This record gives sequence, structure tokens and C-alpha cells, in this order.
Amino acid sequence: RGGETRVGVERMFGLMDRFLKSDPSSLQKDILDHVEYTVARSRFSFDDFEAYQALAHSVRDRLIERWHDTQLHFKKKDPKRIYFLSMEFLMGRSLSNSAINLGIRDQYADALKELGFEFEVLAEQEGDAALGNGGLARLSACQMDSLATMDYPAWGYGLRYQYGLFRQVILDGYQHEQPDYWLNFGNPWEIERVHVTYPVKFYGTVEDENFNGGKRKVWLPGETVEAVAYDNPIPGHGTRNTITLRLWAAKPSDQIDMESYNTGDYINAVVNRQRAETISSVLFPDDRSYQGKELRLKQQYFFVSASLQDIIRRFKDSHSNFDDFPEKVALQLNDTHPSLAIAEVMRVLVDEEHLGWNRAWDIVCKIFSFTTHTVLPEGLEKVPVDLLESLLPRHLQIIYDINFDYIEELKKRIGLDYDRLSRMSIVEDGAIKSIRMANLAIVCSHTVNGVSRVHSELLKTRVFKDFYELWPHKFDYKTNGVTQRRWIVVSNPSLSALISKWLGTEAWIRDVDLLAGLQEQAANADLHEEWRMVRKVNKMRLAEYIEAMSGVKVSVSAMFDVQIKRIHEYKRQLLNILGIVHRYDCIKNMEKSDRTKVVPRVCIIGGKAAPGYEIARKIIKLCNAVAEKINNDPDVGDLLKLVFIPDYNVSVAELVIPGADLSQHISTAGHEASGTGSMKFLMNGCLLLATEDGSTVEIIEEIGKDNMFLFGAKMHEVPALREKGPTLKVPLQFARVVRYVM
Ligand code: Z2T
Repeated sequence: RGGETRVGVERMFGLMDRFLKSDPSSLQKDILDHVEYTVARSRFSFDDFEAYQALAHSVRDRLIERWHDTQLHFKKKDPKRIYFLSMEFLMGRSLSNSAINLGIRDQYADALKELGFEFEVLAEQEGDAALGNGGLARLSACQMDSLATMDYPAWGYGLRYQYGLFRQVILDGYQHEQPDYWLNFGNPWEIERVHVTYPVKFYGTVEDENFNGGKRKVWLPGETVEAVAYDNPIPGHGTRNTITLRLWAAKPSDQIDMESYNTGDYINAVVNRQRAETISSVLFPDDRSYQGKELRLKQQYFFVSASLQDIIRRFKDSHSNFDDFPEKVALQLNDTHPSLAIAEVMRVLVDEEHLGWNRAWDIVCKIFSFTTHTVLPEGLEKVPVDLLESLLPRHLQIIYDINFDYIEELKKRIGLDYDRLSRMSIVEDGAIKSIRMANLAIVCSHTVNGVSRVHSELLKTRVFKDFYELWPHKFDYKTNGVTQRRWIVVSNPSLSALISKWLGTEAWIRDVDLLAGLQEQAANADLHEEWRMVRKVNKMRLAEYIEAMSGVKVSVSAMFDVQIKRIHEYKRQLLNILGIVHRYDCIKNMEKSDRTKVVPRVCIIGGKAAPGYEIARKIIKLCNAVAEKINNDPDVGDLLKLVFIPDYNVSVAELVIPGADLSQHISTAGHEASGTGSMKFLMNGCLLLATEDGSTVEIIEEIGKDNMFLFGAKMHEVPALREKGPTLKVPLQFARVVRYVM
């Protein structure tokens, strides 16, 4: 520290080789140096994993150069920064993605070949960063890639869970959960910032204090935990812009509990301190249902408080008051999970920075925007007041004060319609008095964002109807997207090469709209043939994986029919399985001679069930039970197979999607807010079997309904069908299996 001034900037520059070179021999030297000095293995003897570690560190060095330049650039320019707050990021692997975005993947592959290593083989050594549940979390990851590529001065903020999403193991057909020890072998993609730490406070009481002749509130917290930053550089493609995903880990605070030290209870004092780390220890695996758990609320406030201290510190570096705060800071709330940030900004501005309430409120109203990802009411968070009061007493007061002003304002706007007032209140009175986090987020945000057009319509006409009528200008939507860099370039390199060849440019890697240029070649038989070959090779890769994971041999000339996503009743994996049972039954009852007309099919299902979601767990068991029966029936052979792919995650998706012929997105219409899986399949040339739901509605408009299989009832038909009850007939031989499992 302070070395810069002592050594002298001139001399420092003289000592630095700016920048690292990326020719094959420089890369080789670099990798071997990392084998020796970072991994501490002999450069004459190291295995694939050690080679991966050295390679990762070599890529990381190049990331860091760009990352430093980016920070320096934006520090000088001081633009408005976008802060994306999310409890979940499903980053998956980083090696290929980083090397490709840096534009040096092929150089590395060449360099490695001469050393006797294969880039792809080393890339397989990396474990997934699975700090999230499903679509919401992968969307966050795709957005980070796009923000970096499009040169935004963006920051992602989240939690560095010690254990990510559980590993799914299938035993006797049932899902078992195992902890995800993703950090056990080290993580070269993060940089621990031991000096970027902030105290985060919990519990305690709020007292009145005399101040400037009046009173003010002071929070006297009861517990302090330290948040330590871990920075994950996110490189854009074809730009030097490399932004930061800053994840917080909990550490015991330095402010020691003097009382217990003085009373001689040293061992207990140390052990108690260690408990602080539990805050960031594990990701909650429920992707929707909200349970009022204290640890979850602690996680939310922990990451919100640390992030805001960091953001405000950065703002204050170049501003002496808060006048320009809304011009320099945009806070995007990924679902309601980070919405305590609203109360926290009020608290910091009023209690710590001593701005008046109205001035602080004026700032708050200009900086927050809120994305919601669901239409299902069980997904809406309601924090019990008792819980909030004990953990964050000052925040509860602030929320009450916000609600008071808001309800007064509301009465002026809509009159004394008490039903509506109580529906719209941030506070829910009832058996368990609670805070409606979505209402808080809507009241305090300038924009409420849906994730597809129909989703936004449902928000306006149903879920948040009262609010839409009050503030129509707040409601907007941005239909979800996925990054083609991860979902074509990284995961399907041969298709990527094919597209670049036929478009005559790689520009589509930064500008996805250019893919439309392929339309001119739509009838080109050579292109079709090349594409088929690409698919075939991807299917062979997938078939090998299936055999290794489940022991089932599948034919690559069969149609691969895939449904991979979290297991949910509304996503209707059960319907898919019953459809497979029906298909099996038809084949069994068919004349032998007719069987030649059947297109052989491999049905692939994969996904995790929330540990407490019993029906979802049973759907997994049913799938495995049906698979057992079908796959061992020599009478059916290659005509029909069913495989459940265990431990579905980002890397598995990268393997499965490029090998799929048909993919299923068959949610009950009106339930899938957007859906992003369909886009990944689509851009790999896979056919869709899909309900008119979520983003599919817009996909149909883009590709035309003749280019897909439209499935199931329309949204407006669903209520009447529910009324009518089930009409499905399950073949007798399976009725017992289904009844037994379900
Ligand atoms: C999630 O992945 C999604 C919604 C949630 O609601 C929670 C989770 Cl963990 C609280 C998904 C939606 O189901 C999906 O339709 C959407 O595409 C995705 O978020 C991203 O917006």
C-alpha cells in the first residue's frame, strides 16, 4: 500500500510488460509458468485438471488487464452506472466463454495442442458456478454478458454462496440432494478483495435522539457481520469492456465481542463468531415458493446493505452531495428479492447522511426499477412483520412511514375504497401481518418491468391491476433474451463456424439480428447438408453422455425429443410422460408391419425438483419408472426410449441443446412468465413443440406458426377446461405405475 508513490509511476510502467502477448509461444510460456508457480506442479508432470487450472489463470491474467482498464476508463468518465441487484446468477463454466470473448480461444487451442493438450478436454475439467435456481438466474448471467459486450458501465451484485444449487443424484428413481462443493478446488475466476469489506448490521433497537433541536431515530444494532467482496470479471465480446460481478461473502466482524472475551469464554466467543459465515453459506433451492425464513431475509439484507455501501462510496468518490445521485445511479431489482434496498437507501440518506425525508424520497423514486418474473401468487414474497421487526427494526419503521405517506396520497387519488386500499397497501393485515415486497417495489420504482408481452399484459390486467390503473406509465416490458455467445458460439462451435461461413461475417456474434441474413439461404441444399452433419455430431456427443450417465444406448438416427427445465406442475413434465406412455402403448398395440412407419424417438427429460416440492419429486420418480419399463422392452427396441438426465445444469444444457431435434415448452397457457429455454433451442436449429404462452407468443410472430408445433389450449380456453375436469385415459398397464408413484 502506498507503493505507487514510493516506487514512482515512471518506474512502475517501466517494469510492466503492457500488455500480455497472445501468440502461441507466449501463451505456452504463460501456461507453463502457471503450472509451476500458481498450481505449484512440475512443468514436466501435470494432469488435465492442473493444466486446466494453469490455463484458467493464464486467461484470468488477460481478463484482469482489460478489467483494470475498464475501471480506470469509467472512473475518469464517471457515467451513469447501472447496478443489477440479484440474489442469483447461474454463470456455469467460464473458461471457454472468457477465452472466446477475449478473442483468443483458437490461439490457446493451438498453443495447447503443441503441449499435448486439447482445449475442449481441459474445459470439461471446470465445475459449474451454480449460484441460482433456474431461468431467472440464467437470465442474470446472460444479461451480464450482453451488458459487457454492449459497453455498458454495469455492475452485477449478488451473494457468493459457499454451496450453490444442490447436486441431484438419482437413486432407485428418486431425487436425492447433495451439497455442491464448488469452491473446494479453488475458483480462478474470482478475485478476493480483502480490502473491499463493509460491516452489515442486524437486530438491536431503535432509539430517539436529540438532533438540531428536534428528534431523530438511531438504530443501535445488536450484531455486525463483515461482507467481503469477490470480484468476477465479465468480459464483453469484441471489446475491451470487462465489467464486474461483485459477490459478497460473510466473514466474522473484527469488532469483537469484548464481553465474552473478558469473561474468559474465549472458545465460545470464537465459535460464535464463526457462525457469521452461515449467512452466505447456501443458496435456497426453492425456485418460487416463499417461506418466511430468517436466514433468507438475512441473506437479502446482507447483500443489499453491502452493495449499497459500495455504490454510495463509489458515488461519493467524485460527488460532494447527493444532488446528482439519480443521474449517476440506476438500481435494477431482479425480482423482489433485493427490494429491501429501497428501505436501506432511505435509511442511509435520512439517518446517516441526514437528508430530509422528502429529499431522500425524491431520490428513491428516481433510481429504482423492478423486474418481476412470475404470474403465480405463491411467488410473491411476503415478509412477516415480526421477523422484519426483530432483524431490521429501523427498516420496518421506514417501510411503515413509506406506506403511511403512500396510503394518504392514494386516498386523495382513489377515495375511501377500503377494499382497494387494503389490497394496495404495502402492509398486509391478517393472521400473520406481513410486508408485501412486490407492493413495496412497485410503489417505489419508476418502472415495473415484465419479461414478455403477455406477461406484462397479465400484470396490468390481473396481478397488479390496481397499480396499473393508478400508474399506467410505470408499466413496461422487455421480452427476455439469451446471449448467442454462450448458446451458440460457446456451446455449438461447429454451428457457429457454419453460420459465419454462410453469412460471410462474424458480426452476428455481437449483433444477433444479423442471423436473419440466413433467410436468403433458406432453400440452399448444401447449407442443409452441412447443418445436418453438425447436428449429427452433436447428437453423437449427447448419446455418449446419455450412455455414460444412465447406461441407456440410444440411436443417433432417432429423433431426440427434449424437455429440460425445473420440474413444476405448470411446466407439465407429467403430461409429457403420460404422452410417452401413450406412445408406448400405441407401438405395443400396433401391427408389426405398421411399426416401420413409426419415427424412432429418444425422449429426454431433465430438471431438478425443489427439495420440499413433493409432487415434483414424484414426477421424477414416475419418469424413471416409465423409463425402466420402456427401455427394457425388446419389443419396442429403438422405436422409443426415455432417459432422465440427472443433475441438469448450465453445462448439461450446453451439451443437450445442440443435439436436440425437438424441444418441449408445454406450460399451461398463462403460467410461464417468459421462458428462455425455447430461445436457446431455436437458435440451434431445433424445432419447438410449445404452448402459446410467455415469450412463445412473440416467437411465433417471428418464425411463423408453420415453422413450429403449436401445442395445447389457448389462455382463454383454460378456465373452462379446468371446470370440465380431466379427460385423459391412461392405458391400464400403466395406471398402476402412475397411481403407485403419484
Ligand atoms: C424463475 O426462474 C422464474 C420466475 C420466478 O418467479 C422464479 C424463478 Cl427462480 C418468482 C423464471 C420464469 O419462470 C420464466 O418464465 C422466465 O423466463 C425466467 O424467470 C426469467 O425471467
